[in-house]
Amino acid sequence: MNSRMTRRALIAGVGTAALAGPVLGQVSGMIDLGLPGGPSLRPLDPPFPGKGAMIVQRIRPPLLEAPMEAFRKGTITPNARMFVRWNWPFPTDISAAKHRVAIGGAVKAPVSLTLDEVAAAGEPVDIVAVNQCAGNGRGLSEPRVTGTQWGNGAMGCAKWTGVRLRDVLAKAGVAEGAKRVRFAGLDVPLTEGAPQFIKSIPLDIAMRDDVLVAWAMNDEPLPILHGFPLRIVVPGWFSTYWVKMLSTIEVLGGEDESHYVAETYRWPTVPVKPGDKDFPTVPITTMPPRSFITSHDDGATVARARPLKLEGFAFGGDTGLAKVELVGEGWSVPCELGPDEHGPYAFRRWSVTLPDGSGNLTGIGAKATNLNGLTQPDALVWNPSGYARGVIERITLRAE
Ligand SMILES: Nc1nc2c(c(=O)[nH]1)N[C@H]1C(S)=C(S)[C@@H](COP(=O)(O)O)O[C@H]1N2
Ligand SMILES: [Mo]
Repeated sequence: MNSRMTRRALIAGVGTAALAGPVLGQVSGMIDLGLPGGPSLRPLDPPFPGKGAMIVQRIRPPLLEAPMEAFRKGTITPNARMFVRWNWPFPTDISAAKHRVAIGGAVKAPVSLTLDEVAAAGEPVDIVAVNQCAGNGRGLSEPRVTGTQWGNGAMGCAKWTGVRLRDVLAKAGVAEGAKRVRFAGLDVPLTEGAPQFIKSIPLDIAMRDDVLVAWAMNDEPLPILHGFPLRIVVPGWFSTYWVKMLSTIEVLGGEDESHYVAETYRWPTVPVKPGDKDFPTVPITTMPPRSFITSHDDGATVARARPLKLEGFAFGGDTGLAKVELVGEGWSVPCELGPDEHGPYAFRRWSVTLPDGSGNLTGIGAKATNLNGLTQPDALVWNPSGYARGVIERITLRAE
């Protein structure tokens, strides 16, 4: 833990007793997520397998968030700091030798593939892409919305290795007139009658060059928490579609009426206010651009009499970044983008140096614009599930 995290209200020892148990033996402290609408403290740093200090939103099934400190340097999020999200409990004793991926539905010939057969379905592909929950930052919504009260740490950027989904689909042959491709994993609902977590994408997306059935994350086999042995990767799309522990691929001849596509993970197509009902919705799909200041925490003090260097990172969402600006109340200055290390779907660093004597910097934020011309809005686009947060994230710095 570094000093910055300590400044960000890391309160060692608070509330650990209530969490002591077989899973959470060694909680080292609490972290304040700064959530406006409610309890904001979360335990930090439990011994989840393969994980470093993570914010525990829920233990079973796990919801783990990365503290913003994990994003201070670089453009790749180590596996130990990648957030974790499961809707339902999942097996932890998976046999790679016995695992099969069944491909059926609107196909020419259903097949059941071993891991070796999946891996041999096409050439291996590497892609660096941001994995972000559609509800990332939801806990910062005002007024408050329901769902996991994430801060902004339900995201990370990793290198994914696998084969193209279209090459895997070719093993069964997609039938004429197919519309969507649906995925299921090995996790099963906790409560009887509850819907399984299955998700589908349109066929044209499934056929893309960069949509993968992946087995590695940052050059390691997928950790159990991230979907061993195989997961879907849809670069540029929210990771609700990146189904983990992939066991079934079903080609659909029509629309998907299943719960997690037809009823949830949808957002309004028109502006809505709290309390509005019966507005039209569509599934959330692509990510908007986002950017964060990582060199300074909100409320930090800076020296008045010398130039001030600010740093952070940004990503374009479903395309690359065009620019990042630092914005304040009525002013903006261009930031310098770091090298494009990993392509359009990855984190990219930026920096800017403000001149001497900038004084107090109230409500400053980094504002990203992507290559489609989509830019971060000044005000939150409120929606009842807090999906697709993209508002400029602001901090205040005091000059001394
Ligand atoms: N099998 C399965 N895959 C899943 C989920 C799930 O509950 N079960 N959750 C999805 C959601 S909502 C998110 S945000 C991402 C999280 O991926 P991660 O845990 O690897 O960060 O996994 C997706 N894939
Ligand atoms: Mo998610």
